[in-house]
Amino acid sequence: MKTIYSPRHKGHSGHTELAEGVVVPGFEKPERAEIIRARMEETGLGPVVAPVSHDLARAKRVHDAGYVEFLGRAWEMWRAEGRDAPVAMPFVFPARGLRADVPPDHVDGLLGYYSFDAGANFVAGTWDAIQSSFDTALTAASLVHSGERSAFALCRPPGHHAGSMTMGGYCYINNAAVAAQWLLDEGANRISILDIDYHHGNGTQEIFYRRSDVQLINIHADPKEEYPYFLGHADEEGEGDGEGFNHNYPLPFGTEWARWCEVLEEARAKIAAYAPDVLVVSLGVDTYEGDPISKFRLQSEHYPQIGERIARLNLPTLFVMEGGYAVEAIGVNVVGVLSGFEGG
Ligand code: 6XA
Ligand code: ZN
Repeated sequence: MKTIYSPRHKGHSGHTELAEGVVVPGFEKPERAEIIRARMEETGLGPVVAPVSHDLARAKRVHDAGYVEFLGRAWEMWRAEGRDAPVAMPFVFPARGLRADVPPDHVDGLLGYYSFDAGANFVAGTWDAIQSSFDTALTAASLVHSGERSAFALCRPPGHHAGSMTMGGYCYINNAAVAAQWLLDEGANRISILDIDYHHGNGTQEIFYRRSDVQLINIHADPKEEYPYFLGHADEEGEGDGEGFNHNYPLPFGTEWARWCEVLEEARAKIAAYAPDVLVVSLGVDTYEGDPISKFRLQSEHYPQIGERIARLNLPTLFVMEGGYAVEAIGVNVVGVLSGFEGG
């Protein structure tokens, strides 16, 4: 299996985030991707190759054009205010009772207008990293499209929280959604997205909620007690044409392998019944027991079993990297899934 990777992700570094009332260094940091790449090379599972550049028009197939353009301008606008602060972050949002139909002109207003939380921040290299992550996803998608059984898009920053016009949760462009749409535009009829990150992929759900050509299955911590809190409940089944094509499996804190795996089996049955042309896996390993921001209890030995079970679906499969913050184990866990898939 080829891994698509670009060193350009490294420019997105040095940013901070708000956690438990304190500004702390971002958990979503460059080491994550570097450790995964090193592990991939070490295990010899397949070559690591550079992405090919793609037209941002492909991102605008699932995102608002003004939103994508703002992502490209945010840092310059921040600097144009004469600020020295090394991190641009939003602090005001068009929540209930406020107008979300008039984009402000000022960068502080725009950052909030295009965000659902304060978790997607900009430093000097962020936009370049976002573009390289987008290119990575589409390069991997084209490998699967041209007949490879699988590919791994080592995306950073991740994407599954990014909605059609909102960033948040470390995500800007929704790499998995962009890849799914690209595959449809290139001739696929149906795509399944299986999101196994610990957090609900609210952005992906919002993007495809009214569509039947993308089936979305999310296995995640219950939003009643975990981020992103405002989407991911079991009764969200899709709307209009999308009715019945969205499946959420919220699970409690402390969920262990036995229960998680039962749910994976339900998800596999749903995917098999839908019979997609391609399976896109939003691959997060923050389900790991040692993850610093998550509360499930999967162990390293379980990740190869996940890959093996996914492989049994016998579908062309595109893995897209999402979350996972236990850097000491992230390489073993991610490559565990991929090698389980290869062996399965
Ligand atoms: C905010 C938590 C952001 C979660 C990011 C993530 N404190 N998403 O891993 O999958
Ligand atoms: Zn996550």
